[in-house]
Amino acid sequence: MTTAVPTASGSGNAATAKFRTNEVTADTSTDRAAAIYKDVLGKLSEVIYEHEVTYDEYRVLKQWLIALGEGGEWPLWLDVFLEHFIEDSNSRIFDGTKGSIEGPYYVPDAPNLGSDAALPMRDDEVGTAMIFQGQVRDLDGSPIENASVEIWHADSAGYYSQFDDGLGIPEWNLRGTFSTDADGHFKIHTMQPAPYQIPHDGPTGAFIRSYGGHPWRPAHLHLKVTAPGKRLITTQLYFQGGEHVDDDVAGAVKPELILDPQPGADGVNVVNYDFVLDPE
Ligand code: MBD
Ligand code: FE
Repeated sequence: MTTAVPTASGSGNAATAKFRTNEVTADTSTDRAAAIYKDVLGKLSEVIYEHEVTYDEYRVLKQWLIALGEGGEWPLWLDVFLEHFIEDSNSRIFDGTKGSIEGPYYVPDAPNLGSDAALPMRDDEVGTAMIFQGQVRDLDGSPIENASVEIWHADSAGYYSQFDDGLGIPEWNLRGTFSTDADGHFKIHTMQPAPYQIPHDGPTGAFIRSYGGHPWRPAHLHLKVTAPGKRLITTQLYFQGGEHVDDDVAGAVKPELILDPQPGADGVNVVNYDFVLDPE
């Protein structure tokens, strides 16, 4: 195993490059754009007057924004500091399992592993083995066969495969797509993740230090769960009593999204979590 930690520029530039492979659009009307623009600038100007933001501070901001872009850290900074508000404001009307932010390190099309399998991992993968299992249901409580459960998470050092600064972590390490069985069940064998520091050796880290903050997120699993005719949910699951569950730098913990694994046979932790999908 490596003792290196992810660098902001390595993982940031990889996240920026991945993001740019998709052309994204939104059907925002000119009227809506005008309303949002006016409110954003209006609220920013209030902050400027309220705090009498100085010219030195303005120039530091400009310098920092340039460095943030050059380091490829826009996906990192945006997903840590803004995505939670976007996710939360868009999901308030739904009744199924709560969502949470996607973050910068999702990769589509992870290999399909069936309903009961181990995630790809190295022979010397560090951590406590964990079985994460559950059922996918609709709002009426009917099990959904062939629902798709995509999962991805960091290794014990905080690396996500494909965002590893060229360390050579296998392409799909700790990533996989599961399909529920006839009773809607899935069973994922992996390693319980550890608390995670976002890469903080670049401008995002400087930002955090500037206000006396910390770069930690609680240990988490990332998931996307869906089925034909159902709303895709992107979410994260956390661990009861874990460090930083109450002070996630990304503000993305919700009380409904906390797991409490119990020690099972052979030193393997076991935890159950069921997903409920809204209709599309
Ligand atoms: C992560 O692993 C993550 O989940 C978020 C939201 C931001 C940075 C790294
Ligand atoms: Fe993450």
